[in-house]
Amino acid sequence: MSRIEKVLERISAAGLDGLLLMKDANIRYVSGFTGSESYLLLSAEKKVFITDSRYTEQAEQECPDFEVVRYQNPHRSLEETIKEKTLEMGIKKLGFEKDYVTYEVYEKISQALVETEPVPVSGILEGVRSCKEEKEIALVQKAAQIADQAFKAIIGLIKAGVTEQELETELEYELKKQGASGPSFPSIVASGPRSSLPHAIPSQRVIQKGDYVLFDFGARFEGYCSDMTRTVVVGELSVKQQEIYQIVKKAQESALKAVQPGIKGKDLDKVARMVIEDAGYGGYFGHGLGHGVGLEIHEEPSVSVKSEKILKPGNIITIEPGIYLPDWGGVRIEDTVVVRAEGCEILTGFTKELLVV
Ligand SMILES: [Mn+2]
Repeated sequence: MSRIEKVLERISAAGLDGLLLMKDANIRYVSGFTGSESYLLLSAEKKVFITDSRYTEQAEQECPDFEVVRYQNPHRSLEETIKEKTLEMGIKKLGFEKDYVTYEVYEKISQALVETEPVPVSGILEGVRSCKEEKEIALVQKAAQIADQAFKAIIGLIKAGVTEQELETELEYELKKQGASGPSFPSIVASGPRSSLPHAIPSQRVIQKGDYVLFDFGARFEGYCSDMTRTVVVGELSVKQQEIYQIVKKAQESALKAVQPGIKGKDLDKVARMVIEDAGYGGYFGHGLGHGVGLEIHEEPSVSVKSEKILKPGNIITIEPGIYLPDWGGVRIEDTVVVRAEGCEILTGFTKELLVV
């Protein structure tokens, strides 16, 4: 079944006869369009791409299966164009992405529609996107390889005297040099006591001997993201650093072994969480175990304490437990993996042995 057929099946299962998409990743998935700020109108009969002058030519080139319609404020506004097209397509119940559309846009569109009822929906595209095709897996694999190469290239630069920001700059330069269109999200480089901040923004802090340095980053390749975290120690390793690292590593490896179709996100989360709890650090692993990765860095399925999502072959997820001790430091180890019929395939290649650099 093609992507569009899967989406149309879900549209009709939701009792709708049309769907309006606004989220870039969803639009790219269905149409191949690599730009932004555009709109897709889908029904069983017709596929319409709505955009403005900035993207009209690009849309015509990238989306040959769509009727490309250009709107231009104020003469032919976006909402007028949507109204005109929904009437032409005979759409009575039009789904829109309730967790993405702003209230302002919703108001404009719902006021413009005449014979069409806007219906808030969630997860139609995200559900289809969560099971990857082999060609998508290959793109995430490539992104993961680029990230591995970039990290290898900067390992020698991690030493006392350099700042987090300098390492961030070198890392992102290497990502692009190795073929990424860019980082898949703003890279995290957190050293010393700052490594206990799970989402630290790289700072001017100068790295010192005996620091943990945590790197959380990924590459974007042809739209697809990778995500990995490695924590290294600079110069001299303490007993406690070794202990914390090995607990996180054990938690991460236990969870990797437990990945298989049929397991719920929350049960997989629990596998890693139990290792950390049993070691006495249960209070220091505050975030979920992982998340889906694809055209977006965070997507379905989520792998967290609450997640009822059942893993399926073709899901790409991260496995990233951590322990964060305030004012002391933290460790996270993260791989991007594919759920396969028989378990999991790890896309991240870089070693997880504790490196003292
Ligand atoms: Mn992640």
